[in-house]
Amino acid sequence: KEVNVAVVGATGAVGNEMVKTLEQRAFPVKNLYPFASKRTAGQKINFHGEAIKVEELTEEAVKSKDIKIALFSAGASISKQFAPIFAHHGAVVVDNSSAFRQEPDIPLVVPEVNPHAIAQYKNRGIIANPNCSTIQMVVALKPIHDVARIKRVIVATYQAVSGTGKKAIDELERQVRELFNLQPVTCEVYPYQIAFNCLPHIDVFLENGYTKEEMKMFFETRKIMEDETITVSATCIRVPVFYSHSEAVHMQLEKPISPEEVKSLLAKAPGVKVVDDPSKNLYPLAIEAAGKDEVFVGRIRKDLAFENGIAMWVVSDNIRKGAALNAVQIAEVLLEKYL
Ligand code: 11C
Repeated sequence: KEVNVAVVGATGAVGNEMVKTLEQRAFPVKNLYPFASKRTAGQKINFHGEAIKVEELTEEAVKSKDIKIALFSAGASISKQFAPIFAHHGAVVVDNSSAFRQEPDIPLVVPEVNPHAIAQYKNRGIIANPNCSTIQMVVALKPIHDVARIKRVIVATYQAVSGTGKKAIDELERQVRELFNLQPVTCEVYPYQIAFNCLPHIDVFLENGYTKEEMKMFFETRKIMEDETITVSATCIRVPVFYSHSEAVHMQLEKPISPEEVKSLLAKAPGVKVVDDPSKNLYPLAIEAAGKDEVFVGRIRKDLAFENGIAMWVVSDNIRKGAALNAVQIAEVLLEKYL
């Protein structure tokens, strides 16, 4: 069954990838309706060899189109304003922003982890897509949690600039050029130079000293894994990498489990690829994960600081599995099972 699909924020880094992913996975799209702000409306995007004009997002434009699925990646304020409008006109919204993730009646879904939660789309016609750094972590944690129960997680992230969007991709490239040309470095997106630097600052700082990005990893992990007893302490770092977030994940489990068992569990897990052979210098790398669908896991070992501890290194393309692909996978389940 073919359905009309809208992509809101179609000219952004994630929106663009959503369109590409719909095409690559042969999602049954009857008509594609790309929307964006006034600033970029009028641009054309390619879909299955056709150049489609991006429309300005207005309620009027949404009303008439019989849209069944709307993939949103245009920021939280646009989502808050327009997701209910799309839902009112009969669409199910898969929203990539942080607008609805913590609302109890809105499901927060990673299809490899909690696909059953998609059924709750009926509550408000909205499904939330988690934050990229959370998605890749829970895909790797869930198979371990099912066998040995995770009690706590300590994670340090190394996040690519594409998580901030196109402007930040341009900023890293521009700063590298400026430095190599011995010119002064200009900072427009980040408060400090990102080229050849690491910034311990993603999203805004909160009263407890963590950033909002770090607290997303705490709350979203609990909601997706459906276990309010797991604690997560995250330190999120922006690094001068274009695509793919990397994460050093350390966990304490209720039951003992060997690194070999973890390896064999993850080797069978959906959406995971184990790359772990230190004798051959094989471990996941951001530049190799870029453009791929899987969550790559390596450096699996016993954590020496915890009783029943496991440590590992988790890498995935933040724009694909971390955003666009996860949203399209949700839409696939939605269409196949519920619409
Ligand atoms: C980053 N994780 O890498 C962010 C991007 O809550 O959806 C996604 C922010 C979010 O900057």
